[in-house]
Amino acid sequence: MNDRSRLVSRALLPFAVVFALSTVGSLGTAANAPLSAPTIVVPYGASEYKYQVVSVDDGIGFERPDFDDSAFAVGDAGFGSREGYCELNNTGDVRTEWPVETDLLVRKPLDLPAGTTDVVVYVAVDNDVQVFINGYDVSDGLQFHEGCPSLGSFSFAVPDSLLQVGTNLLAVRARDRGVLAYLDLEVTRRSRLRLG
Ligand SMILES: [Ca+2]
Repeated sequence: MNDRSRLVSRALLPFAVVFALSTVGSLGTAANAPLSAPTIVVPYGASEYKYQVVSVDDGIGFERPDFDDSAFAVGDAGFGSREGYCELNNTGDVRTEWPVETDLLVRKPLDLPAGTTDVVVYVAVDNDVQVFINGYDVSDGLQFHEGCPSLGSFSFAVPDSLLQVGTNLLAVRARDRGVLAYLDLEVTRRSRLRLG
């Protein structure tokens, strides 16, 4: 490749990427801007959640951004039973004990840059889960789950209208109904690509 063709390729590359993304990934956004591939905001096994173990249905209001969580402990995901017949219930994946037959409340700030869109919360849980962003329920109530947890068995799309630039709040209620317990979370985002 000579210098001139290299220069042309480099100049055309952004347009090729934009064309490919807008062809494959059109989501009908208002700006109709092309989107990046998803990037991970919070990985599975993330550290430093604020959390509290409560009785079933206790902790009303914990999902609100202005809730005072100074009484919550700090713990690392996953949460649950360290032993059991399920693949994720082991001493490596479970870094914080969560007793069975209780509710687990977790809170974690998400820092989102300008242009963020299409945030998705992925969940591995035993048993049930309800997910909030900035105080709003994005899971349509408590979602029920039976059997062993698996990564991504639930995914909840977050409406862009709930997001703000800077600090956002992920809040999750997980409920165990016996035998083994587990919770871990992953959050991804896309961004609108700017031309020029
Ligand atoms: Ca269970």
